[in-house]
Amino acid sequence: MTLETDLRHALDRQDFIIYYQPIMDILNGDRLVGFEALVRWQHPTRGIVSPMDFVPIAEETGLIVALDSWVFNEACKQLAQWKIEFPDTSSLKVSINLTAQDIRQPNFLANIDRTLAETGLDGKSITLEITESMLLDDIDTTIDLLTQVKSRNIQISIDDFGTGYSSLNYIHRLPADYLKIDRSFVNQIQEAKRNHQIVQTIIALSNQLELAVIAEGIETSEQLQILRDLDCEFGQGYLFSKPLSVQEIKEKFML
Ligand code: G
Ligand code: G
Ligand code: MN
Ligand code: NA
Repeated sequence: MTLETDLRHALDRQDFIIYYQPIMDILNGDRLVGFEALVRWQHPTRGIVSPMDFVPIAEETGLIVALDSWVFNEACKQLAQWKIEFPDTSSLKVSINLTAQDIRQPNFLANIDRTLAETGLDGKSITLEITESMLLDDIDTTIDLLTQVKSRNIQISIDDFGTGYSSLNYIHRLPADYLKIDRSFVNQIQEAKRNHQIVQTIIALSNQLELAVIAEGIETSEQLQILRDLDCEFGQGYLFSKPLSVQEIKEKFML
């Protein structure tokens, strides 16, 4: 069977699982602020398949819309559940990845509203991650949609910043809240002065645009220290934790 046929069946059977990677406030004592939801496919014969191997196929076939909508609903239900089970988690947020097709489909806002109603979550508990490449065509429609998302108190994060096509000419128009520095910049931050300067420049740009900064892919305490010295507010990476199952999150971060 091809991966595509498999993927259709997997959606019917809901053979997916969400892992959660902690996002920390790195300027105030490494405080947990939330999680990024990262989907995995529990394939009957191949085992756990990484989204890097199936998200591109899901995008080509349009299956991504159903998948992302499932992830959104599941991650919101999970967060709502944690908030009930563990009162300490009341301010935690969940961050969910989107692709271009998601925001183009007619039910996009209706699905969000349904999930908010079903879970009772406030929009402020949710962040949607978009990438620069999603912004390429029809920027006005995208801005309009994101503005409607924001009117639900949901926050917007620009993911993988610096790796896509430059959006510097319209980034100031986006109703975004966070900018995520791609891990390719973070993991070489000590290696070359140039990388350090790039990160410094991205942070300066974020300050100018009043976006909070999240550094991705922090793996060493040296990288963390440099980012702190540059006043980067949030961080995510293996130094804190890799993406974990619901059970592992509970054991490590909630009990
Ligand atoms: O943990 P990692 O291997 O999970 O993720 C690899 C890539 O897959 C990342 O670029 C991430 O943004 C993407 N990804 C992970 N989960 C999702 C998801 O639920 N939806 C979409 N569209 N992309 C995802
Ligand atoms: O593209 P996006 O930022 O959504 O994807 C997050 C991806 O980065 C996931 O595949 C996740 O597993 C991976 N990731 C998260 N932290 C680290 C890290 O510290 N090092 C590396 N190499 N990958 C990471
Ligand atoms: Mn992401
Ligand atoms: Na990213």
